[in-house]
Amino acid sequence: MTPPPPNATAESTLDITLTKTQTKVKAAKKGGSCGCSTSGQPQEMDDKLRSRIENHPCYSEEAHHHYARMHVAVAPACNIQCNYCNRKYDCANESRPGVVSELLTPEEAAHKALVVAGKIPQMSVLGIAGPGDPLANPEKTFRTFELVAEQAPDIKLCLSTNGLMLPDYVDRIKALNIDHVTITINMVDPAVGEKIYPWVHYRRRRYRGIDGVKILHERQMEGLQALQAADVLCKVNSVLVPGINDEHLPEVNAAIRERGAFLHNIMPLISAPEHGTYFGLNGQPGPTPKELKAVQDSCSGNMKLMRHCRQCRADAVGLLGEDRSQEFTKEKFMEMSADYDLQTRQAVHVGIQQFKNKVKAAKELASAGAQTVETRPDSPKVLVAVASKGGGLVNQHFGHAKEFMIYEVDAAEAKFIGHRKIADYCQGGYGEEAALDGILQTIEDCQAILAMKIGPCPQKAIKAAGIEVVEDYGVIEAIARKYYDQAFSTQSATDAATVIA
Ligand code: CLF
Ligand code: SF4
Repeated sequence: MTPPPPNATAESTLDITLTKTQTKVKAAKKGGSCGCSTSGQPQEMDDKLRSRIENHPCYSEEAHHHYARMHVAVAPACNIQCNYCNRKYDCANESRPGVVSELLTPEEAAHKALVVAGKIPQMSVLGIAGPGDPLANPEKTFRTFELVAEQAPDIKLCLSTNGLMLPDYVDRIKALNIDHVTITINMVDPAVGEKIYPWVHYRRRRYRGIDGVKILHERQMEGLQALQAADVLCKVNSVLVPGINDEHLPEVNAAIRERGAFLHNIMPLISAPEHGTYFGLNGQPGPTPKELKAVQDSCSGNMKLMRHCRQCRADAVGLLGEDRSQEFTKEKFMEMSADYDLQTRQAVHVGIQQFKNKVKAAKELASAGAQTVETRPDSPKVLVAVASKGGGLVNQHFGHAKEFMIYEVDAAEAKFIGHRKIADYCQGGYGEEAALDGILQTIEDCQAILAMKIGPCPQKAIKAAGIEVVEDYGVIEAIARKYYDQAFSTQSATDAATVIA
């Protein structure tokens, strides 16, 4: 029997009712829908490239609804200092500051990977992203990858680095079939970098100030080009530090695009005094969601942009945004058997692919329906907040949401633009007024909330705040489009795709 896909309860009951718009889909189909990132798709993606990213939750926005990743924390040392990092915690290049992961040996890490691969078969990627820099710990990092590749050949291997030692290891990366590498590049101008990196430790010497930054910059560019030459997919992370590199990031974007980066992930600086970082202690603020979006927008259109990053822990396990690391602490996973089974995993992945096809069909119907609706000439772009627990569906009660997915909707499309964390409204079964105020502030620029259910009390407050309430269940883009067409069409409701449970 084919095991169910993730979120089996919701997804296995999903049915897609095809309406009369179905016939219009064929005409409206444009082809080349790659399922990758949400913005900036200047080039068509070929099938080979698509197959390299389609089950990687970071490299494909669509995949992050369905596939999980796990990190193993095997790399404690680091060779540079970033002003947003306190080395008591995980590497802040890919992690939320203030998080400490349990350090593992390569053997423990491989065992953990096999345990998780058995328990969470939709886990498709093993990443090493800390707690220090993986390439400042090359033996531990590569030994872990070797052990996993030998025993679990279907798991994609992924590596995240500050790039300082990358040129030395591209051959080894290629030989081990590590197909996805992230470099954190915050600047291409050392004068900007000087405000971010106080020192760099390179070939047994510590370089302070601009001398160190120049080395880091040169090595990052060299590493990026070497990855391109070796045909390894490279994502670049950039930490947006307002007042320091916000205006500079379009330049970074152009430089990495020129050198073959596949995806650009502009992440917000998270800085608080309690994290004990230089920026945190000196009052350097992070960007607001609006500031982050403005910089992301200024870079989109040039290359694919990642907007669904969740700044994971170095021992993260689960879907992005879902933290199952506590189910797999060292104490627990060392007692568990490694019940990795390739056939079971493959069957689960076939189920996920079938479900993704259904979602894709529903999106195409919605998009075709949109083309039949005449919207007012002044139809604006609006933001909507979506309560979702995965699968690409509106499938969560408002009261259970810990975050909203934000979509930008206009007459042409519904486009994912980011996540916003919120306080849990239902605490112990009771709605919290204070939490509701915070939630409304977080989404004050949104036109509507799309959720499976919203209780009468919060509904009243939401509507009083000028935000519309849409209760529905189904594919996010289809519901967002339906809402938009109803709100802004010159006629009444569209007959676009209907998705029912
Ligand atoms: Fe991990 Fe990074 Fe690989 Fe993804 S995370 S090593 S590319 S498998 Fe992903 Fe997490 Fe963002 Fe990183 S959401 S922090 S981008
Ligand atoms: Fe910290 Fe990572 Fe920067 Fe090293 S590379 S200083 S671990 S944020």
